Amino acid sequence: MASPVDIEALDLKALARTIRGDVIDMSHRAETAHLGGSLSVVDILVAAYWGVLSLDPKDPLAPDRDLFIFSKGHAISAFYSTLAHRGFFPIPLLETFAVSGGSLPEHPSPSCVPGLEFATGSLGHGLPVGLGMAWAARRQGRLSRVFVVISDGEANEGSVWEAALLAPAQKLGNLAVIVDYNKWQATGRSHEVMALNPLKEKWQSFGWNAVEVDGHDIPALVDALNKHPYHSSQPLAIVAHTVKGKGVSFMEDDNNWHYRIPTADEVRRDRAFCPGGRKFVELGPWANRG
Ligand SMILES: Cc1ncc(C[n+]2csc(CCOP(=O)(O)OP(=O)(O)O)c2C)c(N)n1
Repeated sequence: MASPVDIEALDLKALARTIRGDVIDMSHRAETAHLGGSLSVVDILVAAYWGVLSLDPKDPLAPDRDLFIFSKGHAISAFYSTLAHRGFFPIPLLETFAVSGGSLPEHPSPSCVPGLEFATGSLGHGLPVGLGMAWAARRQGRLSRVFVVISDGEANEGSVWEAALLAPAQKLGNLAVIVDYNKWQATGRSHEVMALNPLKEKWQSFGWNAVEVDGHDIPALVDALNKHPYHSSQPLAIVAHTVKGKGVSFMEDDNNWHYRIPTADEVRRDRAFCPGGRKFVELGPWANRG
């Protein structure tokens, strides 16, 4: 099974900027929402896909591969872009995001593209399903580790906490959850909707190896994910502190961007913050959008 790539040789920050650019383009072109939560999760995805996961884009169904579930499926543009840049499918396919009849739906279906393990979008299912995959891997003697990214709003779901109780009981050290803790959900501040804090201590008290990390510090994320003993009996919970809308000054920590779609002018303004980076291309509406 292919190991993570040599991250020393790559400019992962530049890669994250490229993915954020894709996310903004995709939202603008396809007129889709959920921009803020897509931008907050990018560095987590880059850390996992370039620094941690053992997988081979040319053999996406290898039995011993690591499994990754992107449970906050509404933020899928970031995940599609990650898979494309990691080599699972051609990057130009991103231009067909949310096109009627296309292979990149606004919420992903299983196997819609290589590398996508599970349909997500209905929040609260990724962790229980990931737990089942980790349990099956242990029982079958496979080396696969399972990584699940959830959002903080997703932690409102009871199913998350059922899985949180079960994983340590079954000694699933091969399971990791990463919480994209951007402190917002659709309608307000997460801690005002549900008493999430102290979040790390909650996972700890359920029996997880819980750590807090700056969710935009890619080397710190790689380090936290790589130093966990996956052969052990304790699952890993990473509380990744992030900023909703990260990377675009006028979107950062502004929850209007949960639903707002960027205008052409706003896409241009984003480009202004990336000198020498992405170019703005005038985009027409999709010809075959349903
Ligand atoms: C079970 C379920 N209920 C409601 C929704 C609708 N919904 C989409 S995103 C969202 C919340 C977004 O907040 P959060 O989960 O924290 O995501 P982020 O801020 O990271 O975008 C909700 C309630 C859903 N997708 N699934």
